[in-house]
Amino acid sequence: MRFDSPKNRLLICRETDITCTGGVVFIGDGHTGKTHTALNLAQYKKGHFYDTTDCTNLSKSVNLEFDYFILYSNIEKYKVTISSQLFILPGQKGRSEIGEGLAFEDAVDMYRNVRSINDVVILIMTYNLADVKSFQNLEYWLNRAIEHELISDLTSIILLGTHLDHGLFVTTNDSMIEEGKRYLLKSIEDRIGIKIGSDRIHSVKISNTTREGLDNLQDTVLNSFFHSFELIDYINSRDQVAKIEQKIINQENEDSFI
Ligand SMILES: Nc1nc2c(ncn2[C@@H]2O[C@H](COP(=O)(O)OP(=O)(O)O)[C@@H](O)[C@H]2O)c(=O)[nH]1
Ligand SMILES: [Mg+2]
Repeated sequence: MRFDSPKNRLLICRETDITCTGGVVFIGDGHTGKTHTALNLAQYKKGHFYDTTDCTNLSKSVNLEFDYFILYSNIEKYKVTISSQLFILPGQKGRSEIGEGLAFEDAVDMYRNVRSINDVVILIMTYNLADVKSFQNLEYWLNRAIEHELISDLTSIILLGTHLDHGLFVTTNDSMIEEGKRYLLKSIEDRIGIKIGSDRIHSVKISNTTREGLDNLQDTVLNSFFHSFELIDYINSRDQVAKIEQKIINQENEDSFI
């Protein structure tokens, strides 16, 4: 494992406590539920969900929004804390007129200046399951993500379909999603030479109103961090080093008795 890699800069391990952090970026058309999903994830830290029914008129995002959330897990004897920094980019394409806040290109410039973390651990490409156009537009958002270097060797991708509660109006079907995934993987490899394995691309469907799928989204975020940081390998190599060190100490003790 390289010790100057982003993984090592974003991970701190003290005895059996592992803490890692990283950027989670939401990208996609306006009105697809990016802000509400991020609020739901962020509220999760306080043990309940954001109630979208109370706030259906949340104004259009005209800024770079950010929040954070923390997840805990255990791997063997290790306690793992994942602290993710959420960034939500506006879905309004291009640049905005003076006095109209920030559109995507303005906010992504700002992101470059304010981000404390260079590496996007998870890119959440958001669409509305009941609006096929917003799914097709992910091609546009993929191009922007590539152009603005939001995808690196570390990045996992989540294709996030919202509005699952729209039942019969859910028109984006599973074969379209699978096809979309293949297209994303191929485009990323062809254009920037980054090979994203099938364990680093996921499709999740949620409803921000009924909360269906939010547990799955949380698990997927957690697993994506595990994969991006290769935590199992990291723990195994730490345990191996500890065993070798112990062996050396034992050997030294035996030698000193002779
Ligand atoms: N029915 C339903 N409405 C949603 C869902 N997610 C978001 N909304 C609504 O869709 C609108 C746009 O959501 P918002 O989070 O602001 O989208 P953004 O522009 O992508 O950030 C709001 O009125 C939300 O209440 C969902 O899963 N189901
Ligand atoms: Mg928004």
